[in-house]
Amino acid sequence: MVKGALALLVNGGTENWSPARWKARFDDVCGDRPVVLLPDPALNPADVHYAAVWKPKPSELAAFGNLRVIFNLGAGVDALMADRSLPGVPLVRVAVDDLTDRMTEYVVLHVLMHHRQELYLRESQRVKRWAPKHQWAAGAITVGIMGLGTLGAASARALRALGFRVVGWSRSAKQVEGVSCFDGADGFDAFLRQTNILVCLLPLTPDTRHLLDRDVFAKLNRQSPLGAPVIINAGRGGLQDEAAILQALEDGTLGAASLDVYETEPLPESSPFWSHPKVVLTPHNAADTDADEISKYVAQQIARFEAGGELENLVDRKRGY
Ligand code: NDP
Ligand code: OXD
Repeated sequence: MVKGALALLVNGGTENWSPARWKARFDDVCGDRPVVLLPDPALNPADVHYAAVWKPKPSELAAFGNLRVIFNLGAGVDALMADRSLPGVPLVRVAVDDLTDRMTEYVVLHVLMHHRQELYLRESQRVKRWAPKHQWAAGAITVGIMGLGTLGAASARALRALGFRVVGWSRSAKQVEGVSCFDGADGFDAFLRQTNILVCLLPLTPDTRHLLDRDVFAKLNRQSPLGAPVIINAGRGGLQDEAAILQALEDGTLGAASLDVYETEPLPESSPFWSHPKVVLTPHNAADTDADEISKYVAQQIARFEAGGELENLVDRKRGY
């Protein structure tokens, strides 16, 4: 019997999202299951049982009437949640150690960069200035992590291990060893008032859109050796009010920002972020999803599902993440 096909739809547009590479990896792990790279005019949509997708365009999955599971090839599902015609089958997202470890690297790198005054030191090197400033210890800085899920909790633990004070904020109450946890609207201001470096690892949902605004920046704690607080956003660009970030950097409300994600991606050449002296910019690659790891993860989930087992890391469509 021919197995139901897996349709692969990859719209990333960067080297990591090369459709040919993803197709080769899925061919390796899917055995005798047909893997079809979309668009494919020869494909009968009724033959497709599984879809593995990254940023499909709205309605691109609507034609597959026999779909059983949709696998999102990343952690964030905001692009799929925006598709009103998305088939109502289980939706699985990525939550694997490989991705989590990559995000932890990014967060630790950028927290250390600001804590260790790297912007000042790189500029000193450029102008041949021998003028070190006092360097304080990690324990003098409180890092506040918005989102204590798979990625946020791992970053919190890594920062604790380096000696930072860490506070966290989530929708529901959480416990992470060594981390002071706040939750919900009631806990938000108390969380912000302790935070010197704000790390955003939230999903983009109707509740979180443009949460990083002027009001939030003004509530951050200014009593650390850093002086002005710093923000680091690796969640989604839609979480941030970009005009408010620029204004806050301009008037000193914020001392610096590390940004990996933007309202419009790729970031337009005209964006002031590109050349801003207080912005450390990366092109949405804080944590790449690895084709080897994720094709295996999807193939294992399909095998378990077909044997009558549970799917892991299901998205709650009501919450939007
Ligand atoms: P999880 O779903 O595991 O965690 C999300 C966290 O956010 C949870 O703690 C959740 O609270 C919290 N949260 C959600 N909504 C709210 C809200 N309204 N108020 C307060 N807290 C809220 O997601 P991951 O940790 O796996 O990933 C987080 C995001 O990181 C992804 O959605 C994606 O956008 C982004 N990402 C970015 C990458 C990059 O390269 N830049 C790579 C991978 C992911 P609760 O625990 O109560 O549910
Ligand atoms: C993701 C991402 O959500 O890479 O996994 O942004």
